[in-house]
Amino acid sequence: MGRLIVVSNRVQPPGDASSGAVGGLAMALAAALREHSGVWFGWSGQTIEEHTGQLSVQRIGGVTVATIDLEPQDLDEYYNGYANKTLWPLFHYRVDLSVYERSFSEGYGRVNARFADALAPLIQPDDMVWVHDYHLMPLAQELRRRGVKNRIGFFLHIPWPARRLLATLPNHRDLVEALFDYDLLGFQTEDSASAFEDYVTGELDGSVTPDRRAHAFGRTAQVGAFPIGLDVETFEAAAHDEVAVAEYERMHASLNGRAMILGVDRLDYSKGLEERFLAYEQALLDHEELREKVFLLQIATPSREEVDAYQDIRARLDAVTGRINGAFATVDWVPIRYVNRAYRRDELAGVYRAAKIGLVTPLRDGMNLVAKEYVAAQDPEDPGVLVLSQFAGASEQMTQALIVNPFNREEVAEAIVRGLAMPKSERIARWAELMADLRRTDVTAWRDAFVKALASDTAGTERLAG
Ligand code: GDG
Repeated sequence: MGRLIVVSNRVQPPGDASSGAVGGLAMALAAALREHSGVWFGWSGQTIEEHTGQLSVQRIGGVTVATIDLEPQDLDEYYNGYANKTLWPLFHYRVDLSVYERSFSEGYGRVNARFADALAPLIQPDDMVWVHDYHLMPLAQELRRRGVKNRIGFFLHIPWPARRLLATLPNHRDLVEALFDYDLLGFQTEDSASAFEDYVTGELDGSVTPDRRAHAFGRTAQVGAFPIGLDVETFEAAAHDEVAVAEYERMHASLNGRAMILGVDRLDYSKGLEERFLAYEQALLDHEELREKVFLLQIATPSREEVDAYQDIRARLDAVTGRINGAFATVDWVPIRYVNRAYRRDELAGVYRAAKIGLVTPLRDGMNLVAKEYVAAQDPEDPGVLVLSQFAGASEQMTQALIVNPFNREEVAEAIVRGLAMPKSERIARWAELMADLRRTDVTAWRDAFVKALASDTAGTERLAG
């Protein structure tokens, strides 16, 4: 078998993955590439005034990293525009926030074509290409136009929206048609895979076979659900290193006998932070005995600050935490500690371990790796309780968490209260099952399942024959 070529918008060299990197995708891919003599291709993160197509190639940690720069206009239209103002909100069910401008989709097409121009010459006959995420949906189409016949797979890290929601996007058919140039289409969950199939049969007049081969536009793509896993071993090692232990001890000392409820998220409107704060407030209102006995630590790392909707959510969260803290705080107790900075990964592991409740309540989320990290960081003898949104992809697997509807304030409040009071034996039993499943479905299992499906896929063979 040839090499694996991974393509994603941003490239995070594997050597950097343990500390400051934010983003589940970066962590998962670093783990996947460590074992493969693969090539990782993407945007350098740099802009230059005029596009040259110049490829920069480096060898980092056994992986060849190849990047190109983009122009400022590309960044506005492709990244901040179509990817993060149009697709991200729509795919997270926020049609109200989804902005469509023709220049965005032009920029999106242009950057995908530029990626293909730089990438096509690197591809050797036996290589497999694995493209990641919503930034690069048309990439296979652009590569095919340049004569690339290799197997190409696509994995979507975010949810696939319901059919009628996607139909609100101008030119949605073109976007989906481009996906049929992939051999394999991977989604995080059954829910997303079947929403895609529903679009194919309901919106396109296509068909899907019982073994999940989708036919439309005269082409065939294999569909599958490949829930992304955690790099459990690396995360456990981080959770036991000196920094993690020191952070755990520091947190533990600062608890003052109080129980910590923890949220860790990129500061994004899909993560349901406002609803979470209001649910926590509800718990304080309904259960006065909790006051001064618990606190919520919310780590919300700033993200995509160039996009207005992110400035809006940040301002709303500042206001809600200010109001709740103003209403409930006493001289030596603040109900919400709200922190807007990034932590090191091992520091974070120490913080997870000190929390009685991991509160992971996104309104919509492809998977949510924080839920998995929280479980992996727990003390097996005295684990905390995971409260998890039914709208996080992780809820399909993590059924031993307390599963909640994040839109239902009372329900989330009651789950917090139940988690705080849960007997140790039940906490251990639930945790042990969650942890065994995390190990069984870790990032290596995810990578292997996807690569195996891509290698054995017969849709690609039909393409070569036809
Ligand atoms: C997308 C999908 C899917 C957060 N704060 C810090 C920090 N983080 C790390 C967490 C976790 C990652 O960022 C966040 O991953 P999520 O999975 O929760 O969410 P997205 O970034 O939205 O990722 C998501 C994922 O892709 C993978 O497929 O699960 O559904 O939206 O690893 O620990 N890391 C560090 N400092 C922080 O302050 N080092």
